[in-house]
Amino acid sequence: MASRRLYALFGLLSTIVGMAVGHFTAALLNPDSSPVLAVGSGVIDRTPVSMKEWAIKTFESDGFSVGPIDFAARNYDKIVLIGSVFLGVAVLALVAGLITRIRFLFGAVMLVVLVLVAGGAVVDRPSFEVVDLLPAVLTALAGVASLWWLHRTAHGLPLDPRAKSSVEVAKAEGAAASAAGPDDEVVISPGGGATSTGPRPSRRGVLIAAGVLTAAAAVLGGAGRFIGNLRARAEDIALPSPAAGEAAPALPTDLSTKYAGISPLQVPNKDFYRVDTRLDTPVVPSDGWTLKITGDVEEEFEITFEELLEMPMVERDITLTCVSNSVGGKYVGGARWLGVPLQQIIDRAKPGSGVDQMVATDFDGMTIGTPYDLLTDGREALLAVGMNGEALPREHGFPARIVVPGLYGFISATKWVTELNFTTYADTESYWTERGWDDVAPIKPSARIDTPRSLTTVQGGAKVLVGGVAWAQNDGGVTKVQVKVDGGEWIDAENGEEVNSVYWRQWFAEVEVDSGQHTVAARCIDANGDTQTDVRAEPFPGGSSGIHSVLFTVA
Ligand SMILES: Nc1nc2c(c(=O)[nH]1)N[C@H]1C(S)=C(S)[C@@H](COP(=O)(O)O)O[C@H]1N2
Ligand SMILES: [Mo]
Repeated sequence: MASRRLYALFGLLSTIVGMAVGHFTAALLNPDSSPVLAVGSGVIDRTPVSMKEWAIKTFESDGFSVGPIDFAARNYDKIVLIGSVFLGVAVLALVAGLITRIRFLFGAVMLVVLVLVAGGAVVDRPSFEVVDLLPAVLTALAGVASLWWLHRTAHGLPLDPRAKSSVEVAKAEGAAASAAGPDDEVVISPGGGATSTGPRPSRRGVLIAAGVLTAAAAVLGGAGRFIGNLRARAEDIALPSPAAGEAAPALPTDLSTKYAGISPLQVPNKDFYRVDTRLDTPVVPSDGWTLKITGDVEEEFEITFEELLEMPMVERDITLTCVSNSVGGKYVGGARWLGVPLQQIIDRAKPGSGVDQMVATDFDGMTIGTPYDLLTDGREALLAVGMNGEALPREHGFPARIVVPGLYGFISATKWVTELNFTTYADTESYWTERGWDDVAPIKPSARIDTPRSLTTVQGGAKVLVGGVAWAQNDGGVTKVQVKVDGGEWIDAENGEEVNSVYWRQWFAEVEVDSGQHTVAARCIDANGDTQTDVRAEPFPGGSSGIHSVLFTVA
């Protein structure tokens, strides 16, 4: 029994060594070529929309603790995904190890097949180059070599197959004639010695081999991480100042400083929601970065990061919103963006009259299509380089990204952008629209209740503070927010001062309620005088709608 377990562990250990070698090489060459990440990304790209929605909803967390460890409020769907990939690989690796007990070759072939699948996922990445296969090749080599080493030592065989094994030698001498078990069994019991004279040296050998391999995997894994972190360090970019008259005005009073629980008027970069298809934090150096303007345009051109920084910049407060945001969800946030008005670039390119879509491509070939008429209807789209006074964080698109007021991020807010192609919907599809999401998706007006939090108990007494944010980027902004407690009337809440029509607006109301359970709902009214719809819609395919309501208890 112990022996079988041992072989399974050989498979696992060899696979871990292989993955560490692959991940380390990828860290040196191109983090994207890591077989593990490639498998994860392949899974993301192939996951049906309904399952993605489910995962986003299910693994969205307000933060939780496991024993002494606190987990921040964020979405854990990708961690769960990577964990599942690891778990699946671990199971297959254990099986491969077990199989080597019958025949080494079969188990080794299984490991190689496993790596081939990962290699396939690497080839499938849009930015694939042949060198990207190197990590996968090394993963296979290191995995099989480790397995071979463990296998040989467990058999008491020398690494050179032409030499005689210690078992054979022992047998030839007749010393092992009475040894227990078949000669391919090495019985290692915890604390006990080996049960036969023949395999005795191989027990030590196995422990040494396993120790060396574990240490190698740990060192390579650690080194890979270290290199990854080094590469991911923020670049020290001196941001230009906005052109004269183009600085954003000072923000009004932030209600969250007075009414705890309401979202801050401007979300700090480190807390800003992040939604993308990536498992890693892309490292796109500004040195060598260019933006290509292509397609049906009078002039195709390319701008470097230096040239971009020299263009006249504007500073704008804009609230980004994700189409995957469910009613009351977290995928929305306000920030101050510094960038070049996209219109300047469009004016220089002079797209042809047939153009109805701008397809932006990121450094890895991921595409996002924006309706050309909405892009140019007067809303101020930016090619942004700064976020809240800093260079764009890598998570949010360094060196440059698109920000378009009023359009959900999946049809507008391309991060790590490297190309803008002026084309038509008839000619070109983009990542999400290939998956059935809408081509045209303006952000729907919505009010969100930040406090009280759902299913919490609040202190009663005087009054209960209800508050949050609301947005109506396509409808002139939010003029009013109303709240309704239990079955009562809609009553007006107090607004924070408006920043601008494409920015969210804070609001609060102090309501009188008895102790016990209550529901509070909120809705907004936009500048056209329209009241937010109560018709429920799921995020797919064009954004959620409906009224956010929260159940809470008053002590
Ligand atoms: N390159 C790239 N850009 C992207 C995405 C992506 O997956 N890849 N996701 C988009 C989506 S769906 C949204 S909502 C916004 C989110 O921007 P943020 O992560 O800075 O909040 O980025 C958009 N830009
Ligand atoms: Mo999104």
